[in-house]
Amino acid sequence: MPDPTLPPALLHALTQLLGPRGLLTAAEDIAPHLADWRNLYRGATPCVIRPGTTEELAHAVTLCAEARVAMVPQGGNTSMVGGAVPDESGRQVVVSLARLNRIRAIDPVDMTMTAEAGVVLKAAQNAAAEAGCLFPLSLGAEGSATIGGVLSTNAGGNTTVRYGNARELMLGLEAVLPDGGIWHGLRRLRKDNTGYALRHLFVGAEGTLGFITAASLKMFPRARDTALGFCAVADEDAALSLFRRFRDRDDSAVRAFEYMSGQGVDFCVRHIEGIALPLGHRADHYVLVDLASSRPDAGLRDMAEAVLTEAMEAGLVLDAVLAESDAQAARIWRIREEHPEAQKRAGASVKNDVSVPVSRVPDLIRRSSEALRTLIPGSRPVPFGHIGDGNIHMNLEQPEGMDAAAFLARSHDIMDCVNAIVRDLDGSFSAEHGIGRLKTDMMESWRGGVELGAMRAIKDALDPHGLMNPGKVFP
Ligand code: FAD
Ligand code: 2HG
Ligand code: ZN
Repeated sequence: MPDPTLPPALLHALTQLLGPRGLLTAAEDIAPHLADWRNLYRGATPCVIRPGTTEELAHAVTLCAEARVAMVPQGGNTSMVGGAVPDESGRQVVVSLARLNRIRAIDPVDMTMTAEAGVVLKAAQNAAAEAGCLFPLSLGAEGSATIGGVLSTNAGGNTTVRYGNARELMLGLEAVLPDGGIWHGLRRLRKDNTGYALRHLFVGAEGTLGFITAASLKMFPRARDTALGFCAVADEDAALSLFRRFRDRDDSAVRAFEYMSGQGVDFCVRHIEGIALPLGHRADHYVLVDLASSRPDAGLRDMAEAVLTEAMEAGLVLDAVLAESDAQAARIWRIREEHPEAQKRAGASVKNDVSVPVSRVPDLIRRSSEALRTLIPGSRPVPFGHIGDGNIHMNLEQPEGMDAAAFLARSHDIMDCVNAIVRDLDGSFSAEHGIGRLKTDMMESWRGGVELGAMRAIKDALDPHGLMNPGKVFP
């Protein structure tokens, strides 16, 4: 491993600018910023820059840019694709946005919130709730993931089916460009057609075009009536049919519709304390349906009961429970949200964050599961996720007793196996987690030619020296 050092003049200037809170150089302070959540990568860096204001960040970026030092933006470091950690060269500086964590404004008339990049998603949800509103983005990592991170990855999560991805929730941005210039684009207008929508370039750019420092976000009316069901369904087609039945009954009420396999739920019950199956019998397929309305008299529980009864009569649903309290609803959501952690504890696994047109989800799950079992006999497919928007985590757990390293050595075969089916079904190899470092080698074959050429032109125009998050997104 190379010795990570900064040019002395730059180190001196950063120390003067940022002080001890804003510049970490001790090995024990830096260490948590070097490995990703999945432990796929472990990088090196001479320091972690932690600016307290946008102006401080802009100044630090100017200094790094002048010294041609590469920068890696980091929010909550929950990336599933190694997007927020430096490489092993020791020459990339980590820039943590964690101290930019103020909610600058909240307006329940405009239904907007202006939040800095380091605001944790859960804190943004809470701030909206305190104002009597809803910020709907919701995902398992919401206790650590930040506004800057969810926008930079265009995160999806559980409520995409109703509210869209992070992109759809963003009205304006403030950003620091790779040369240190500040772009003040924090508009909060519902209509603003004034040339290229620059703000959308930064969403999903994974820190390759600059730093998001703050965002104006959409809020929505809070839910006044809710219902939550956990159902065992006959098979993958039944899961999709049930989704259609709920959507046909009241499209606007479906806040989340999530699929889980028997294998995934078994892992949660076995490996996560406090999780129990809320139904009498195990099944091979489950769905979670979450309904919400801003109308207090929406009658969602009655509606859910009616749809589930009809679906049982049709043989789609085998068994179901509706939550009787908020506490029970939270326990049911936990079964779904603990899937990543349960899979981690169950052994080595390979993730396939893929999407297909919603109608093809059953095909995707069936064909991929079969192909993966053939590829690695004894391996355990764990498909789960956002069936309502066509995004399934088509993950694979190692066979029991197999050496973890030997299984992980097959990662590329596993991803290729699923991706071939995804391509055949007109889907995408990367639905919501992004490209990061993990999937750069897939970009050429999926997005090569005109599309990747245009992306490179944009990157070169904004970041001509290639200083922003090198080694990510681009092959
Ligand atoms: P980081 O991991 O720190 O960074 C992510 C990327 O954005 C990196 O490329 C980084 O360089 C860049 N970045 C971060 N902040 C900025 C900034 N201010 N300006 C410019 N670039 C920046 N994702 C989903 O879409 N849906 C899910 O349901 C979901 N569930 C998850 C569950 C778990 C348990 C975990 C660990 C992760 C999950 N993720 C999910 C993945 C992850 O993408 C999200 O958690 C989130 O979008 C990342 O936010 P973060 O602040 O941790 O960003
Ligand atoms: C989720 O939906 C996340 O829980 C993580 O996107 C998915 O662990 C995964 O593969
Ligand atoms: Zn997901």
